[in-house]
Amino acid sequence: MSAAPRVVVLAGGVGGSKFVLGVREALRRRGVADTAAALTVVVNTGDDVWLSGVRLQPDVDSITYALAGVNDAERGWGRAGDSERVNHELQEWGAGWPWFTLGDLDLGTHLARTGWLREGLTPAQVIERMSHRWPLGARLLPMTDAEVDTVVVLEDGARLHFQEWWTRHRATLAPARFENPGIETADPAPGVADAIAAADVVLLAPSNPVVSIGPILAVPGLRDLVRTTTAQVVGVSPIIGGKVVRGMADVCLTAIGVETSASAVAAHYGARASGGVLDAWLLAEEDAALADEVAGRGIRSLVAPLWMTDAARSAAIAEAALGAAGL
Ligand code: FO1
Repeated sequence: MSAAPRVVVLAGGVGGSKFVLGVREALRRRGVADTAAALTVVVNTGDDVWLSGVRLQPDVDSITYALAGVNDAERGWGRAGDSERVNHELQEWGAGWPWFTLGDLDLGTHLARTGWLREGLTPAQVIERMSHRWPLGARLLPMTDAEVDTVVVLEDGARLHFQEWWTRHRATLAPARFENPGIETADPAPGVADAIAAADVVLLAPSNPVVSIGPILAVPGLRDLVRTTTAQVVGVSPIIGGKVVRGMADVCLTAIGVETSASAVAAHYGARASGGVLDAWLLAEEDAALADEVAGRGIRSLVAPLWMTDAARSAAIAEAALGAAGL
């Protein structure tokens, strides 16, 4: 068997989790025994929030829970079979956000994390410590150790934490822009630069290009790491048949002036040859007609079934992405 490919995935929440599961499965099918040594996931932390005194890292937790097989797959966030007793108490106290549910098991995660942060561990060290509970088969790194929670700025100038805009208002308030205060002075978390530099392939998961992949690439230095790695950089379209698969990414794309199309998102990431990050782009079969347009932008385009409806399909997508990198 040839050496395991070193894979780095840039990922956000739900789309990221499903894709990362697929990559782990594809590596297993290739006979890679130690997938944790082969697969590094650089996770968006722009969704993070302080709530009722605890630190939430929704994308880190979604990916951790999914890799551990303890996630609530139907709801898309939190733990399977969770209860809400503490959340009920918090509501009675008028604490937290009435529109935001903290499950009891999930709260255990936030309490553990917050305790370790208070003891002086960095977010990356906390994630490393948390990775020992379950055999995840992947190494998770936050994009940065800095707190750079995404703020949504509305057209009237009002500013909302991303989670309030997303879960309370379901992205119905038109955003003027997204900001990550403090990101200008943030650094990639320890391990991120080395992983990208040593990678055989860097994959952009089919996550929200604006509020998931966007903050990752906005960490100073990170975009350049992706641009200059010797690895092939392959993105997977989060748009299928001109529509977002799940969530409200179309609202986010509109806010930054990008059309909700697989070709426009590829153009938004850009070809490495012209200052962007992509070598290749996986398009859904439904968008096959856009292949020439993407290729015309200097990005190799490949067409594949992109619905991640089960682990086997996610693995096939991951395999296609590895294949696109010549691996
Ligand atoms: N999403 C919701 O729509 N409603 C919730 O009450 C909610 C609670 C929640 C608690 C912990 C957590 O890690 C995630 C949670 N999410 C909830 C999901 C989250 O707000 C977003 O879907 C992601 O941040 C977007 O990737």
